[in-house]
Amino acid sequence: MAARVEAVRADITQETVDAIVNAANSTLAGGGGVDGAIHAAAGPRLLEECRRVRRTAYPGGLPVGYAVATGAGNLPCRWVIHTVGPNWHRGQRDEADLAACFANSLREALRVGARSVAFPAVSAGVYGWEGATVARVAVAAVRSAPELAHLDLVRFVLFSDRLLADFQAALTAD
Ligand code: AR6
Repeated sequence: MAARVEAVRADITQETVDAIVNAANSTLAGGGGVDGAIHAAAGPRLLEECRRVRRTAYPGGLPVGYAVATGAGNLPCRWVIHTVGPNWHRGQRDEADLAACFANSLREALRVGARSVAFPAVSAGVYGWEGATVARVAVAAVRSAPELAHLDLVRFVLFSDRLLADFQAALTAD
């Protein structure tokens, strides 16, 4: 049976799902927003793992739309999947890049053995995409992902009532 797909208003760092997704930047060196919150809650082991990923798999940085898993340090989940959303302010306005963040994160989740995954609204903060667009693209990408059949739960974890409403609307559309 395909995974349940839902949206809640919560702090993603408190999620007890198998894997949470981080809206990172290509350096994987931490930052503000949800990235800063995840690193703060996970502790220094997460940054060490990110540095190792940079040294080994992605010396040039994680490209936009890619996703890579690490351990989760002190977080209650088992893995953090780092993805890099497109930055609207830099002219990165192709919805396919945003969709790839969600699709590739689910692929990475399945690869490490996760069965439940929580996503933030990737690119809807510092990177400047409209919440409603992110919601529409994210829901479509998740629903069409072949991995969905092998997962139990995909949860969108939103930080505001406005974004929660955007995701609930996208989940109930068509
Ligand atoms: N739980 C859930 N959602 C959160 C949390 C949280 N604890 N904290 C913030 N959000 P952003 P982006 C929401 O800016 O737009 C960073 O500096 C937030 O309200 O975190 O992809 C990175 O290092 C917003 O709705 O990510 C990059 O440089 C959503 O998460 C850059 O920002 C995403 O906002 C990435 O920008």
